[in-house]
Amino acid sequence: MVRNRNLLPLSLALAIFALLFASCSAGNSDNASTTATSTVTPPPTQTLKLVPRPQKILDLMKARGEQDEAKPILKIVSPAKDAVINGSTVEVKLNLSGDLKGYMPHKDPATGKGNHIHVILDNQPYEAYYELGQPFELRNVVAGKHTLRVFPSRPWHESYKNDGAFQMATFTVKGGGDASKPTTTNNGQTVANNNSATNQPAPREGKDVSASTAGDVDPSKPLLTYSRPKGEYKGEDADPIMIDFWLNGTKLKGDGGEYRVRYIIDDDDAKYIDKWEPIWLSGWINGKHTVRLELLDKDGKPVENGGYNTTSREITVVK
Ligand SMILES: [Cu+2]
Repeated sequence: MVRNRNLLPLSLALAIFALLFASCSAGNSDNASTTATSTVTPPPTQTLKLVPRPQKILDLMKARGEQDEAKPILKIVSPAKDAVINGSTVEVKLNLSGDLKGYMPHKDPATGKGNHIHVILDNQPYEAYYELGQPFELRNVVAGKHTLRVFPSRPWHESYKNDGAFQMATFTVKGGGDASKPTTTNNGQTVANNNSATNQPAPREGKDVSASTAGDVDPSKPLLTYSRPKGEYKGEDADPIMIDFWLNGTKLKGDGGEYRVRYIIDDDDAKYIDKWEPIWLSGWINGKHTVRLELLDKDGKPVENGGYNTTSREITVVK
């Protein structure tokens, strides 16, 4: 009896304490209940780390000689500025000049790699264009106004960033393609040209594009063009992965300007790029990831320009 009497206040105090603690922790965190009941192993978390330019790319640069110091000038010959195109196939013709130092787009049949042009319709992912001798066909382009952006790229998809390398044009398609037609990924190797019944010499490079229309882009305003990453990354290509973009009409903080590029991977905290150059991130885990790039002004606010200055892309990592 005596012992019980002594223990009673203690157990009461413990009970009250437990009650208080439970209500506190429940109020503290939204996922307190899931934490308490979950017994499964949490999914692996991804911690990305900024790493220097990979050695394998440094080796490629060395092997290319002077090419990396080239100052390619790219001009859109077709579609002509503000052209009106009848039908759903748009032929893109480009003229490459400038101080090329041996730079020439071409796909090496052995490796499937080589210098190429990034061709961007509206704000879709870029398409790679290798052989400038014949036009690149954008197929199934829907009716309406469109924007085309092009710039030269290296075999590892890093863009040339000199003046004149980037070109943009707007054009309008009348008639146009079927918006409900699914995008195909056969990158022009086997698709027949349905515009012509006569004999075509060889299948052209091209792409059945997704339905999209131009943003209301003002070429005189700052413009961020998302380039990489894109698509699927396998094996050693998945570590590290490069982020690369084109920038018009502004300078970043680290280059003497006031703007910043913000990037957000999946649900991670925002990070910033303050110099206009590619970055490489290491530590990707298998699966789908979203990469979001945004141009911010000096007050940290997104810069509006036709909706193109904020772009989110999904990529897939398969190690
Ligand atoms: Cu590329």
